[in-house]
Amino acid sequence: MTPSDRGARTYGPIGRRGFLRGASVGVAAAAMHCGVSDHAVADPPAGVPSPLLFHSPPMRPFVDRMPLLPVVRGDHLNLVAASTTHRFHRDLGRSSALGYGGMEYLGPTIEHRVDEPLRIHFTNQLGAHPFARDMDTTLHGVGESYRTSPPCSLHLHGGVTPPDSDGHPERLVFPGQSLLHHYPLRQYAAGLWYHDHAMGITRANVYAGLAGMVLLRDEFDTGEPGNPLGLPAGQFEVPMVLQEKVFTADGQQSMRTTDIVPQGSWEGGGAGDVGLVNGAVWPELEVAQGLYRFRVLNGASFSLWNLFFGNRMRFWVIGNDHGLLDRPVAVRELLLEPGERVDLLVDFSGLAAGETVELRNDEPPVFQAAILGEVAMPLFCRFRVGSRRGFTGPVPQQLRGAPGLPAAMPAPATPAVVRNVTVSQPYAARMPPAIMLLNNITFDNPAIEMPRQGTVEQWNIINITPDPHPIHIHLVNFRILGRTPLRTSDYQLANPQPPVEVKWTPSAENFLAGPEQPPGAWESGWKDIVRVEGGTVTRIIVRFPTAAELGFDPDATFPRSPMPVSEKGGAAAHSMLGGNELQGYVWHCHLLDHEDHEMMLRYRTVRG
Ligand SMILES: [Cu+2]
Repeated sequence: MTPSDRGARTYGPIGRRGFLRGASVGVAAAAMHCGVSDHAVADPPAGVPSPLLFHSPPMRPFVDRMPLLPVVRGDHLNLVAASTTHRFHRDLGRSSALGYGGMEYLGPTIEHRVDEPLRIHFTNQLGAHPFARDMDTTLHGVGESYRTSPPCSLHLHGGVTPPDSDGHPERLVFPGQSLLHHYPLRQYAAGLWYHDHAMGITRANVYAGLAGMVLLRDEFDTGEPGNPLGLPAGQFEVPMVLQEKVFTADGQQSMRTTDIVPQGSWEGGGAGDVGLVNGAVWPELEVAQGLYRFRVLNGASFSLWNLFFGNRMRFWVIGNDHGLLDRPVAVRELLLEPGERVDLLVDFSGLAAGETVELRNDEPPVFQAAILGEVAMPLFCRFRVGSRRGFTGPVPQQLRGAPGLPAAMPAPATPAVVRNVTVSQPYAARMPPAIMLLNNITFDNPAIEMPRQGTVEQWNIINITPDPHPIHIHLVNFRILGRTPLRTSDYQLANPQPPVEVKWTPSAENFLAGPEQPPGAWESGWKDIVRVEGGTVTRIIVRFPTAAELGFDPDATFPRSPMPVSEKGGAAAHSMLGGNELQGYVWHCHLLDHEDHEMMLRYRTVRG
């Protein structure tokens, strides 16, 4: 095993940075942002903090312990979303927040066996929203009443879930309402997560705290000591929700990062200037001298991170969004987009007692944020090596494809259908600011994708924006074939983008500036979300399962409102707008600000 590089990031003559110089700068400046803290860590970013950005107050790193998320088990769980307060750092006061399952912030880790049905009775008990004043009522579906009576929609990200339980963004659960979700979990053992998905306010709900981890187990990945895979378990397996924040001077978490965009208007990005793990700013975790399994989620709204350890030690990726790789892949850094998970092995056995090592990020901000003065948010947490011995087993040689292990990963299937989809940001469409689009259409447009059940498809995801977007498809999992640089200007000149709502998915075949870069070995497993780099075509192979395989009808209709319409005006008003029947799933960008502003479409998977 040799350390791989960070995957497909270098695109020869039209590298990402080079392309950015051609981007439309003026309007984009209003759309993105982020912060930099000049006092954050031992090696603060050089220069003066940007006057265009808000900055978190000073906080000492590593003074708080890393919270370990509680685990809940059972076939029938109650999950309540509630308004809370939470102290993110000992130097800060308590902040308004949202939490699941009695927690102040985030939710408990749900652990469950695959193929055993799970029911979650979800209840919305939210009061006035912590970000009431930040909601943008010009966005799709957002009612004035949401400020004081915010709806939720519980989505199990990565779940192979019936449509009426999937957390459709328009299947809204208002305060005082409940919905029973059915999860058959006929799928692979993997690290999933759950989070809110309510139309137009997903970024506000998730940033406020509505997210949690899910660990799906099977007979191999039991989560118990002595498991057949030889993986660390128990206290040596640690779920870690990585996030970013900006805090106000009085310690309130804030969705706002720049004065350039007025409060209450969509900013376009929710990046932060401090890093969090499991709800704590720059915490420290004491580790034993041994091997650890870290279940890492990028639970941020906006930022792509290049994760590495401060001592540049190597670590191993053993699994992607939907389960284990064939064998561990050694890396020294990796890129993680919002919504993506990686299953990691990290070896502290060679470090002396008292040594520390930081988990860091050096991914530069996107261009639109950089011009406001943003720099990379550099730090998440620190590990302090204790004197006790931990898990002493070796890094396994193999995780699949040998006796006593799960079957090897198959090669990506051969597609029967090739589908082009586009990712764009037509600046002129809505001023200000920009709108984010898939296929040049918005959520209500009926020109949706309708793949047939049982069909293997290749999706060519054509990203003409200069920035990466994490594209997520509900219900399914897929494999990455590769990323090919696109001659974006030529493509657009030959295929002028029509007005919004005219579906626009021209082939990129004649505009490729190859060669295609295959996925890094560490991201070659089962995925449900893919990093789609700016100015590239990303090919994925996705099979849409049949109703028989799923055990439910993925094309069933279901009511928009889970309960009889309540007196809460929001639900009544909303359900009258667009009819009462919903159908199918969604696919979208997992930058939550983008998903909230039309970079999300419905799709149906229809009977073959
Ligand atoms: Cu996006």
